[in-house]
Amino acid sequence: MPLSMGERRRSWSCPLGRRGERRSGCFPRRGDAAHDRLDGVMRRDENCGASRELAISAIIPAFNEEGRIGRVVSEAKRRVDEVLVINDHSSDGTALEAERAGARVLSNQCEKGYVGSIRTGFHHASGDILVTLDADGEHDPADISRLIRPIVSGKADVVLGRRPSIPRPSERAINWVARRRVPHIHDTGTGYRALRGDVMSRLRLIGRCTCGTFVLEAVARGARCAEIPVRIRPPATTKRRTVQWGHGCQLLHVVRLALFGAGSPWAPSP
Ligand SMILES: Nc1nc2c(ncn2[C@@H]2O[C@H](COP(=O)(O)OP(=O)(O)OP(=O)(O)O)[C@@H](O)[C@H]2O)c(=O)[nH]1
Ligand SMILES: [Mg+2]
Repeated sequence: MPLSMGERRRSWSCPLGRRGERRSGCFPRRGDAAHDRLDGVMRRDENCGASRELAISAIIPAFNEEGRIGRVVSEAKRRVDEVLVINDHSSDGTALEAERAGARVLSNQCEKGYVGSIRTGFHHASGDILVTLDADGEHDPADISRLIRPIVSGKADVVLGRRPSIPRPSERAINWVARRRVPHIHDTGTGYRALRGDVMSRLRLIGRCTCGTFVLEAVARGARCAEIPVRIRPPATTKRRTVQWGHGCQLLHVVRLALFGAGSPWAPSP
């Protein structure tokens, strides 16, 4: 009987007892999809020097993504241990489509917006590594194992998926300011990221959205941030690009975080 998420989680300190059980027959052969997942998630446990499997959770905030979310969920499911869709009062069939594709769907009782939904996802996810990606199909789940590799190899705590280009002028302005503080990160507004579960618990997710503030807060709280290039796919069905009016206010949050860091009394609050 494969170990449940909770059991894997509880084995964080010393999995030796369980590894034997797990090894028999549950490690896929090289070449099949699950192998890609496995390839990046074995890690030497400092406590007992044994390699053990890390659990990965995908968190997908969704608002009216019927016709797009099913494909994202089924592709993600092949690469992670748990897929959480945070549905925010979608008026279409987003929740049902995600459930049918195998996701655990959490429907917010009240509208929480993107940041609030990410927070809900962080709260309910049980993975050692958390991956956030969008529901509209722009982020390719095939990039997940590359995204988590720097974390598994202990080189980073947070990895951002760098898009080939930043679509909105407002996002580019925010990015320019944020990069004064984190010049090694080229795309501070991407929604495709991986982070260690224990880093997530230290983040308050300051700001109206996560553009700029996510990485600035993570760095301010001591996380080592890295980035890898990712592909951006056209959404499966056409989608109207919205003006992010909140970016004006977001810019203020980014300026204050860039100037004062997350700990100072001048720092913006969530
Ligand atoms: N739960 C929740 N998800 C949201 C909300 N607004 C957007 N999303 C989801 O957040 C992700 C990013 O939103 P998008 O509208 O794609 O934002 P974007 O990628 O910057 O914009 P586009 O370039 O137009 O795709 C998608 O998966 C949306 O479904 C919201 O209010 N609540
Ligand atoms: Mg999008």
